Amino acid sequence: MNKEYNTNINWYPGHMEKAKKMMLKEYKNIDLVYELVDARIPRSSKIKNIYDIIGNKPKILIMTKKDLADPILVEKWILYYQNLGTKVIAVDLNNNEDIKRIIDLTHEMMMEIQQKRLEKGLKEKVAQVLVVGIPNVGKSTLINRLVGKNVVSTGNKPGITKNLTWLKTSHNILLLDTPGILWPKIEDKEVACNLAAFSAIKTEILDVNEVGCHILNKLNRYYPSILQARYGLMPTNMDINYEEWYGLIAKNIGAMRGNEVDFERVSNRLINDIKDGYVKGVSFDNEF
Ligand SMILES: Nc1nc2c(ncn2[C@@H]2O[C@H](COP(=O)(O)OP(=O)(O)OP(=O)(O)O)[C@@H](O)[C@H]2O)c(=O)[nH]1
Ligand SMILES: [Mg+2]
Repeated sequence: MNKEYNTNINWYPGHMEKAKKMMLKEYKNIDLVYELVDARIPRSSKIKNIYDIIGNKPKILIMTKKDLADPILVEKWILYYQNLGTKVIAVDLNNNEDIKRIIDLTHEMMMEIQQKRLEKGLKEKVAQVLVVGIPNVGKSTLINRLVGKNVVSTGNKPGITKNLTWLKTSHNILLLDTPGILWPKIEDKEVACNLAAFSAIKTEILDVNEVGCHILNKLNRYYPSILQARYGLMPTNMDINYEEWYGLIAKNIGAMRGNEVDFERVSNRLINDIKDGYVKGVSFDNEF
């Protein structure tokens, strides 16, 4: 099994470049930006060079999927971003209270613009909000929740949204749904594996077994009780013997081909366990 990490993953689907260009065309219409990151990887899932797209527009950093993340680390990351002067909110998009918090914060952020308009004798305007983030972070889900019905497609895999669409809500907010975007070269192997572990990039881009080993390594280091409870593996302070661990998991889940371990099947199981919420309460951006 190849346990070496790829570095300098050079890839950039054409549609992401196209999406970026389309967003720039809308720039003049934008009052506010919702920049979405996954609460389980609040650093790795942040679009690099986001300022090329959003310039100096006011912004709310929305950490989604907080229900699946490690609550202690979520709090730490909120403080981290607040200390940088960023407006930040962590949410479970399935929670109505959290949706209300987003609406309230949006109106608070719009106050200055609205005040200036009133002073000029103009009436309040609809807040025009750009929703931007990496693939599968919850952009379209957030829009459906704010609109109050399913107006755009969602799905638990990257690349669902293909076009830019403006959607109306009843909260005096207009939202621009956009396709998930990444950056051309993912140089950091840790970031690439984090993105793949949380299904933000298709695993075909990396070796699926690298991603599987990465998950085991993170669980061993930061969530040993999950490693033990879910996979029956004994956490270790020594170097992990991945082949042995894969063998044990393979036997448990029936991923043996005769005497051979089906490494790929084990890796896919590890990724799907996260995707399906069997492994939760975890965050993989553990260092500040
Ligand atoms: N548990 C949980 N699941 C969420 C949350 N937000 C989004 N999801 C799920 O994450 C998956 C991806 O959501 P989408 O809204 O399609 O993501 P997207 O950012 O629009 O993705 P692309 O269009 O592919 O870029 C869906 O299965 C959602 O149900 C959340 O806060 N908690
Ligand atoms: Mg979408």
